[in-house]
This record gives sequence, structure tokens and C-alpha cells, in this order.
Amino acid sequence: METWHKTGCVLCAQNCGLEVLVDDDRIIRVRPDKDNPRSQGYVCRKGLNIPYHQYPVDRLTVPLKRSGNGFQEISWNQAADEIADKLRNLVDRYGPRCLAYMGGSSQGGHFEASFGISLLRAMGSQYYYSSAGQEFSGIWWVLGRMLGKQYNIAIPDEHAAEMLVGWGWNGMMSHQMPQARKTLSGFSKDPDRLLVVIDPRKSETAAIADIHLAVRPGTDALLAKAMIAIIVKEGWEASDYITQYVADWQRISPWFADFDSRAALEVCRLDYSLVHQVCRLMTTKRWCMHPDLGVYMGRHSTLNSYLMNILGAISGSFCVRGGNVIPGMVMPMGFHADERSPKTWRTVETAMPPAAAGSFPPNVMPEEILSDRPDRLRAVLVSACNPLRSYADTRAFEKAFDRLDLLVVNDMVMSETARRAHYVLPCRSFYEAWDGTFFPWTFPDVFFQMRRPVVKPPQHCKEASQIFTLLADRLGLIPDIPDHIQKAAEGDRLTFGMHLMEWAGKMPEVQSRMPFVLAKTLGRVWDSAALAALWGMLMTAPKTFRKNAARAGFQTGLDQGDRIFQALLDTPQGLWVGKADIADNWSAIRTPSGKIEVFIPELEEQTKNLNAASEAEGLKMPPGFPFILNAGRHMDTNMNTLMRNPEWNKGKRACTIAINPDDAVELGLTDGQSVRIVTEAGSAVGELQVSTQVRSGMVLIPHGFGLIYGDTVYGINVNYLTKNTHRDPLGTPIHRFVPCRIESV
Ligand SMILES: Nc1nc2c(c(=O)[nH]1)N[C@H]1C(S)=C(S)[C@@H](COP(=O)(O)OP(=O)(O)OC[C@H]3O[C@@H](n4cnc5c(=O)[nH]c(N)nc54)[C@H](O)[C@@H]3O)O[C@H]1N2
Ligand SMILES: Nc1nc2c(c(=O)[nH]1)N[C@H]1C(S)=C(S)[C@@H](COP(=O)(O)OP(=O)(O)OC[C@H]3O[C@@H](n4cnc5c(=O)[nH]c(N)nc54)[C@H](O)[C@@H]3O)O[C@H]1N2
Ligand code: SF4
Ligand SMILES: [Mo]
Repeated sequence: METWHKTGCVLCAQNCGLEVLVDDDRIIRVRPDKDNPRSQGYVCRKGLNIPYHQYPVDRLTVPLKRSGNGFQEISWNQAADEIADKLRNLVDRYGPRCLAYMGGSSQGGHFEASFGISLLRAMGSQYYYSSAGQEFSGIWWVLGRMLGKQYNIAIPDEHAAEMLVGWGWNGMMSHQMPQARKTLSGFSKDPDRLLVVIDPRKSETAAIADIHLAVRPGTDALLAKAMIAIIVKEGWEASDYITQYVADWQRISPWFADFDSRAALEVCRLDYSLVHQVCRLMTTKRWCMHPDLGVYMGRHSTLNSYLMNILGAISGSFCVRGGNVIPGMVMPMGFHADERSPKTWRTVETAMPPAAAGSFPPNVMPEEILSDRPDRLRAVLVSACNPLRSYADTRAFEKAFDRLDLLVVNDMVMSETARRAHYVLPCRSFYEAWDGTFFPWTFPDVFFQMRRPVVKPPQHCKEASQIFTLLADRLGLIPDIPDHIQKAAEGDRLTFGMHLMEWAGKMPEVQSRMPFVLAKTLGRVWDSAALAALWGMLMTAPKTFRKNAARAGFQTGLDQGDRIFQALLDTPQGLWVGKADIADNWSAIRTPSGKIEVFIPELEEQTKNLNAASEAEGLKMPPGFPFILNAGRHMDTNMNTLMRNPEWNKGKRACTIAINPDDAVELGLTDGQSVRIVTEAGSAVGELQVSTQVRSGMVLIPHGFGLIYGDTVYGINVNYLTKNTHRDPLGTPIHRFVPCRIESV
């Protein structure tokens, strides 16, 4: 019988609401879900194509063990015993630093992270790596210093803003904001609101902007410094706001006092009067900023974030409606890992801190494995991510992973990474499992949706959370659970909770193993470790969450968490579980002064020394590589490495090497011909696309291609062209500034 089910898109961080038609346990149609309160019926082409994600040909259905050049099928028992045994031996012999967990950063489900991290911690290691570490290391570190916590992600409060500044963000293609296209077009069409886009090229978003600052690639830090200097010179800074909320402005303002903004903007190839106008708007309008990979993965990643945040602070746009606000969160996107604390580990070979709210940057992992130090990385548990296509320098990862003593991959498909693993463990897909994400994209309302299974998983597939629980069990990391607790798990949840708390109160070690205990009790009964973890999270939620929930109608009380849990079960399309209050935003700032701290000593020299002359020098391209590759174009036809079926792009020109028409003429190349692109890391051959969307001097290639599908490869894996060592000091890859050249073939 055909039935429509409410679910959500698992492809990007917006998780738009979807309804899927299921017939004979198979998803056969997809439509937008108007009842989802956050997306309200909004979707893009990718979401409507999720069956291509759900039904890939290389689906995993049983645990596999490497044998010679291939794999043999094994039982879960054998897999768990052997992996646990190897892990234990490695850690006993080399110490806990030999172990890393890489995962928890999927766009569709975050629940495995608490299990993966708990396992890692229980084994004594802090080496948690995730995709967040290759996007947000710089910005989250800066937020940690300026706003006190690395997870204080200051999101744009766009609906209350008069002006939205998209900086290095192509929201019309990448979304990264609920109902992005609708909101962006709204700004563009509304005569009373302004859309400003800072992007070197005429991206789909720049094309509809009221003001487009076509900044020269890699000069955002210089531009931000010039803007601050203009504001200082004109005396436009928000003095009252600064006095009340900003610490150390007097200390750093001299850095900008005699700065030659005109010379700087010449290097940025921007018109002084236009930038001057934007500075005036920033100091007179209610405005918010949406920075993204163009600056995070651009030259000076961390410095960009620093200077852009100073700009926000002195124009008074943090923690105010219409500015950049700290949203209410169901669960923060990580934890504060201050590298100045002796308790925080660094990596052994590269001395890298976990700046992305506790996550290390994947970029350094090859060096950490290929190191000669005795405590180098030897065992990696990869879960729901695909390093061999996603992270910079595929060749370095191949070499490094081949040297591991143990590589375990949890995935739903035989990914490029799984192909090199010692053990491959089959996961349920996000349409076969309970899961959800904690992306905090809205203000003041706080959204959450717990997606439920809409089709059955293949018999042997487990949740990644269940896999970590199984491993933890075999490793002897889970305390013995008394029979009366197990029995209680089958009855009323609140009674179970009372028994659990009573027991945990007597056994301190239970606290740190709580996700596993929940998975083995409630999770056993519900066949979902993730769902059990959700209940536990809601029952022990912090005060701010409970306060927000009360404003959304969930009265406080001992059973508040359970009532929210029940509401989530009853509301498959998701619901508003909280409502933040802007007045609380200042109490979320956890710096020593309680204010926004604009002085970051580690960045003082770099900020002071940044000027037109230093940048003119720094921007010189290395010999033989005159072009700048933007290694990661986002289009309607790619979605990280999630679509494992080229059919979904049939008839579309999906993976091309794109250049500007003037450059094509100069190089004597024509649209559609084959060209070779060469970088420091490698070379690739592909189809040339000539497009005015590309700025002269730039080359665009999407990321996420290079799919190994049967015996063929679909598109270019752009990470064969990127070097993992081409990175910011905090580890972010400089994917938006990769020196390259183009040759005809
Ligand atoms: N279709 C699609 N959507 C996606 C994804 C996908 O793979 N495909 N992936 C999702 C994920 S995980 C993420 S993190 C987001 C990323 O989303 P975005 O950050 O929006 O990604 P990009 O398309 O790289 O947009 C960055 C913009 O920065 C510009 N840029 C390049 N160099 C510079 C520079 O030096 N300075 C400035 N100011 N700008 C520069 C580029 O021209 C580009 O238009 O997208 C998400 N959405
Ligand atoms: N050169 C270059 N590289 C980039 C980027 C770029 O701009 N340029 N962008 C980067 C960015 S911003 C990001 S976020 C990363 C993303 O990179 P990754 O974190 O690797 O993410 P994905 O490609 O989305 O998915 C990884 C794996 O999750 C698996 N998976 C999907 N659904 C499920 C499921 O339900 N259960 C389990 N267990 N597994 C599942 C997929 O099969 C896939 O193998 O890529 C990065 N790579
Ligand atoms: S914007 Fe598109 S890809 Fe992202 S969640 Fe919505 S439908 Fe999915
Ligand atoms: Mo991302």
C-alpha cells in the first residue's frame, strides 16, 4: 500500500521538510512538506532527488573484512570481537594517542557523534576529527576568543535585518540558511532592504545583489582592515555600544588609525567610494553578515574571521535583533576546547589544537599517520564521512591510510574510503533510522526534528550509534546494567529515569558512559541508540534550553524533557522546541570581561603588518601557476559526496573546469574541449566550460565528484588537485586559492 511519510532532506544542513511516498517498502516519490515549520514547503532540486541517495548501487548490507585485494563477509560478532581486540592491543602498546575518530559531521544525522566521542574518550583519546575542522577551525577559534565559547556561533538574524551581507557565500546555490533562495530574492526585490555580496565572481547570489563588491580573490582580510580603517577615520563606530559591550577597542583601534585604505582597496581591485558607501551602510543600518567558505577556506582564513568580526563589533551588530545573534540551541555544535589549557591535547606531529569546538582539522591527519613518532596515529574509526574524496589531498590520505594498523569505516555505501578499510561496517541510511541534526539556523525560535525510519533497513545494517555501542561493549567500556534497570526500560519512561538516576548516583562511572547505557536499555527496546540518546539529552538539558522551551509552551518541571520528547514523536515534521530571548544573548558571552573581546594577542602582529604592500607581494602567484583554482564550486548538481548515482545528473553538465571567456581567448581554448589542469598536488583532465560566472584569472571545479562507481569514475575528484599542507595555521584548507595552470590536451 502506498503511504506518504513525513521526513526531511539529509543532503545539506538545512534539512528541508520532505514527504516521501513509500510503496512496498520503497521510496517512490518525494514532495516538499509544507508542515515543516522551518522550511515551510521550501526545497531544492537535490532534495527532490533523495531516492538517488537512498538507493545507490554500492549499498553495504553486511560487515566486511579486508582479505587480500578484496573483502570477505563476516558476522557482526566476528567484526566486533576482532576490532575490539585490535583497538585494545594498539592502545595498550602505543598509548591512547594512536587512536582517532573521524565523523559526526554528517548533514543528515548528528547522533552518532556522542557515541563516537564517548568511545574515544573512554579509550583515553581526544583525537576527534570532523568536517567542521576543515571549514570552521578559524572562525570558531576566533569566536571562542571574542565571544568566550567556540560554539557561540553567531548566526545572521536575517528576517529582522535591513541589510544582509553575504561574504564569500553563494547562498543561491549552497543554501546554508533556511529557505535561502526565497530570503535572498526577498532582500533583492524589497526596495527597503539591501543585499550586499562580497565575492570575486558574479555568482548566482552576486547576480541578484544590490551591491556587489567584486573583491580580488584572497584579499578579504585586507578589505576588512580597510573597512575598519574607514569607519575609524570617519568616526562612524557605534560608540555607546562599544562602551557598553566591547572590551579592548581602545587598545586595538590604533592598528587601524594611519592605515592607507585607498592603497589597500587598489590591491583588492575595489572602488573606494563603493566600499566607503558600504561602510556607511554598516554603521547606519541594522545589518547582519553571512560569511562562508569563500572567506573560511580563503587566504588568511582565521585572520579574515577576526577582522570581519571586529567590523561587526564596532558597528554594533552582535547580539542585537537584525544583527548576528547567538541562537537557542538544542545541543551546541561542539564544546569549547581552549588550546591554552594544559588539558587540551594537540596533535603529536603538527602540534595542531582542536580549534573547531573540539574537532581537529582533517588536513593534518596524513602527517599524523605518516609521522615517525612512536605515539603517531595508528587506528582510525571513520564514520559517515568520506575522507578519500572529501578532504584535501586524496593522494596523501591514500598513502597515510595504507599505513594504518586499523581502519574501520561505518557507511551505508562502499565509499572511496571504505574501499581501503580493514573493516567496513554497514549502516542504516537516514531514511531507515531515527536521527536528527542540531544545526541552529533560526532566531528566536529553536527548531528540532527527529526523523523516523520510513523504510526498513537491510537486515544486517545498524545505526552508527549502535555500532559504537557494540564496540564499546566488546571493549568492556559499559558498566554491567542491573536487571531492574533493564526491566524498567520496558515500561514507563519516567519511572525508568528514576531508577536510572538512582543507580547512576551510586556509580560515578555510569555518567561518562551514559549514551551507551541508554543505548543498551531504552535503545534495546526501541531498536535505536539515537532515539534513546535523544531522550537522555532532553531529560538532562541545560538551563538555557529549558528556559527557551518554557517560552515555547513546554512548562518547566521534572518531566519537561519527556514531554518535549513525546511532542517530537508526535510531530514527525519537526517543531519549535524553544524560543530564545535577545536579552539573554549577552549572558551567552562567556569571555572573562563578559564583553566582546576584540584583542586577540596571537593575531596582533599579523593584523598590524597587513597592508597594501605586504599583500601585493603575498598575492604573487608561484612560477608556472598563474591561475587561481576555486576547488569547490557548489551547484545544483553536486552535494558533497552524497549522491552515488550519476543518473541523477543525466543530461546535465555537472563536473566541468570553468574559466572566464577572456582567459579562454587568451589561452586559445574553446568551450567543450578537453583541458588539463595542473596544481602543486597533481593534475586532471576534464571538459572546459567557458562562463561569465567565472572571474578572469580564476578556475572553478565543483567538489564531490570523482565518484568510483562500478568500474568507472564519474567526474574529477578535485582533492587530487589540493595539498593538505596548503592550509591556514589552524588547519583549514585554502581551497578557494589553489595556484594552477590550464593546458590544452
Ligand atoms: N549544491 C550544493 N550545496 C551545498 C553543498 C554542495 O556540495 N552542493 N555543500 C554544503 C556544504 S557542506 C557547505 S559547507 C556549503 C558551502 O557553501 P558556500 O560557502 O556558499 O560555498 P561556495 O559555493 O564555495 O561559495 C563561496 C563563494 O565564495 C566565493 N569566493 C571564492 N574565493 C573568494 C575570496 O577570495 N573571497 C570571497 N569573498 N569570496 C570568494 C566563491 O566565488 C563562491 O561564490 O554548501 C552547502 N550546500
Ligand atoms: N576540495 C574541496 N573539498 C571539500 C569541500 C570543498 O569546498 N572543496 N567542501 C568540504 C565541506 S564544506 C564538507 S562539509 C565536506 C563534506 O565531506 P564529508 O563529511 O565526507 O561528507 P559527505 O560527502 O556528505 O558524506 C560522507 C559519507 O557519509 C555517508 N552517508 C550518507 N548517509 C549516511 C547514513 O545514513 N549513515 C552513514 N553511516 N553514512 C552515511 C556517505 O555515503 C558518504 O560516504 O567536504 C569537504 N570537501
Ligand atoms: S536546500 Fe536542498 S539539499 Fe538542502 S536540505 Fe533543502 S532540499 Fe535538501
Ligand atoms: Mo561543509
